[in-house]
Amino acid sequence: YEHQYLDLMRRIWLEGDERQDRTGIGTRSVFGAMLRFDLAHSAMPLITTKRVYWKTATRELLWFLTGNTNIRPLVQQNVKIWNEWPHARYVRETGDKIALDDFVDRIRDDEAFADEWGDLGPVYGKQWVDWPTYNPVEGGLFSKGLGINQVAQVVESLRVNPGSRRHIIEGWNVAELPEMALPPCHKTYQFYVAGDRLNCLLYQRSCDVALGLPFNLWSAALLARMIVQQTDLEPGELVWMGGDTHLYLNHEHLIEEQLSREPQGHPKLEIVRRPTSIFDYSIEDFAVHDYAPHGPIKAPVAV
Ligand code: THF
Repeated sequence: YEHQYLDLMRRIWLEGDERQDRTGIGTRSVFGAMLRFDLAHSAMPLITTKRVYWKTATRELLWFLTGNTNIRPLVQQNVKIWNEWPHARYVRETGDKIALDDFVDRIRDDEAFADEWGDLGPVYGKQWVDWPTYNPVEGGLFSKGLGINQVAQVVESLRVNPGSRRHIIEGWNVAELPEMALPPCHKTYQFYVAGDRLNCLLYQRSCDVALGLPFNLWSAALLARMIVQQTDLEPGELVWMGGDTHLYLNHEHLIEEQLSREPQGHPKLEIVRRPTSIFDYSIEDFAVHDYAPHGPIKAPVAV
């Protein structure tokens, strides 16, 4: 299964359109890509040709499900993957050229500072579990209504109406995009029940294949497995679709090294407990078996 990932990486590197991007680093890119993974028998699309920090990706997914959009809970668990964006905003808006590590220490140690500078705006977590609604008020004004918990609604709709074509979790809230530190990349999840199997399709508008995609595949499969457990279904297929699917030019060393490696083994995910709701999972509930990857390959993230 992992050869699909490596083949995509090779194709982009050899044939992708070389272009300037928002971050100024430059990418090679293809438009429109698809990967399919069978999740039956607890199989997971966990990349083995480099070490993927699946616990970090899991903590990120659990943080999405809390609805929190501040990096502080991640920082407190030593998860660093969202630190660059609040840091960049702080430097831009205050002119204080504080080092990233010092900024992150302050987010961890100073709650008021974290409240002011650690928030990413209404990103994934907010839209997933508290999509805002508005009630019209006299005079053409609006008041805030109750937020919509899309995740709870999908779990419920899968239970009561599995054949529905509307099992969707959407991150792309057009009205709120300007307030987000980054518009959602993995923006749409759709679920589909065939027999007793739950299939998941993820559409991602923009994909950093070297750094982000291993995390995104793991997280989507994990979310599907959690929903499988909560709905008493069996794991089906994960279908991943990418829009602008790219490799950053400064990831060359990672790409060359990873393409020289062979996948090894078939990692499996065991969920060791059955929480009472999709919102009650914790990191200790997950155990990965048969994961003996090649070594990690470090590369900088484009901000
Ligand atoms: N922006 C860019 N340019 N790439 C992305 O992958 C990305 N994301 C999220 C939002 N914006 C993005 C952030 N997710 C890593 C992994 C996921 C990220 C950001 C960074 C990363 O650096 N991974 C390293 C180190 C992991 C660690 O230290 O724990 C790795 O080797 O995997 C994708 O959704």
